[in-house]
Amino acid sequence: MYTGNQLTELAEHLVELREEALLSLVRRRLAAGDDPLQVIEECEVGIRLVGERYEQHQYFLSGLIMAGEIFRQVMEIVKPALESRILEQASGRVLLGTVQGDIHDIGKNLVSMLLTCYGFRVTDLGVDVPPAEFVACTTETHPDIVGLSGLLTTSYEAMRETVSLLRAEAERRHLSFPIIIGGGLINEEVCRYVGADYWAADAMTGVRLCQRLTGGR
Ligand code: B1M
Repeated sequence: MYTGNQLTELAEHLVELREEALLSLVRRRLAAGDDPLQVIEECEVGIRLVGERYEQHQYFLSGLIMAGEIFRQVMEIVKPALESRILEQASGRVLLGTVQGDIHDIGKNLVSMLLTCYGFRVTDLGVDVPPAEFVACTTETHPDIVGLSGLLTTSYEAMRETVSLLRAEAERRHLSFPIIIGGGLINEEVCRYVGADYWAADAMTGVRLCQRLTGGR
């Protein structure tokens, strides 16, 4: 449940699925020099409320689809502003993907975009990624960190299986990479259940965590 007192205009446009009004406000806010991260955060509040409306049967699946499409456009608009503000030197390699059975990718893409801005080399496997594909990719890319994204409660089993296969592979090949999980409903309990090392509630927490784990390289 959203517990904030008052919705910002951006969040309200998104929750009401007012595409044109939202996109033009995003452009105006950025042109006025507003922090792109703040703009994204406000939109995140809006899209989570769309999820609540869907859960309460006020929106159909089409509402979720439309909100996803609007958020994708917001990210396209915000990306250049983010890049121009915070492009940093290379710091580490992150292997990222949404686990098998789950096609949600907005949060993952946001994490990928921010990690790239902060200098990480990201290999993004996309969505609905089978555990074996994550494992195979560790051999090719030698990541410093693996990030698994998943938004459905049913994704926890896929996360658990992926973590378990990754651990077995790491042991077999004497590798070491921490595993971070993220996604709207993830918490400490889920983290323990799936056997991951860390969890991140939002993209910036994920970036800071990756910086800490790679020693700010
Ligand atoms: Co879906 N959906 N959806 N959906 N959807 C949720 C997740 C849901 C909570 C909505 C609800 O009912 N309240 C619900 C899940 C309920 C549950 O499992 N308990 C749900 C459902 C049920 C479904 C379907 C089953 C609906 C159906 O078909 N009947 C279906 C499932 C499809 C599938 O995956 N197999 C489905 C489909 C979709 C769309 C495709 C229509 C669309 C996604 C479009 C897309 O991603 N391209 C969609 C959307 C938009 C949502 C909601 C409304 C918004 C998700 C989102 O983009 N959030 C969502 C409601 C919600 O999340 N409360 C919902 C914004 C995004 C920026 O946040 O993804 O949390 P988030 O990412 C954050 C952090 O979590 C963190 O950083 C990100 C940025 O700050 N993070 C990481 C994420 N990954 C990380 C990895 C890291 C670190 C941090 O590694 C280093």
